[in-house]
Amino acid sequence: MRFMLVVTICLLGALMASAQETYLSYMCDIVHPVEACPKEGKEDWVKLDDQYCIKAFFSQPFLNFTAAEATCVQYGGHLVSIHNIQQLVGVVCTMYRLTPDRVPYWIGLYLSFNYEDYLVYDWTDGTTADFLQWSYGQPNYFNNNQNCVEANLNEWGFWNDLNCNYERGYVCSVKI
Ligand SMILES: [Ca+2]
Repeated sequence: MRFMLVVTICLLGALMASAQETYLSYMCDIVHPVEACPKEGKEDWVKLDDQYCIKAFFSQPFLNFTAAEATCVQYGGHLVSIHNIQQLVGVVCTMYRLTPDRVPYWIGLYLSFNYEDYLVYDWTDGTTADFLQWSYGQPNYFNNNQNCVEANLNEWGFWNDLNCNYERGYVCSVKI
């Protein structure tokens, strides 16, 4: 009985994961197809919207949050900021095309102030945190030492606060 329960839960999980992959594949192919970045020197980046081009990085060396942001600054931008569902889908599709298996990436969100019961998140590009997509149970401020934010915890596109020293892939954005 217990074995059957485990098998059923595993099957359900696989089906849900498969359904999500199918949905994502559809979204990324049909709704958010690749559009090359029109900015000179950024032809291998993709257009996120009329304002930004982005590029996902997932290869050695993986970087901690500070180093990832510094790398994005070297490209003339910042870690990506996300302000609406369209941008979120664009960012997720860019990650998905690079790594069809779901893996974590740094995005530019970080905890800038931590007063008691008053937490302020900001984006490294200086924009306001006006859209949030936390994964269930996050942010959990584990050990009061999770001041940076990664994407793709448990599901594509859902966010987790994490210790900034973890090394991750990352997504940069530049203004067009
Ligand atoms: Ca967390």
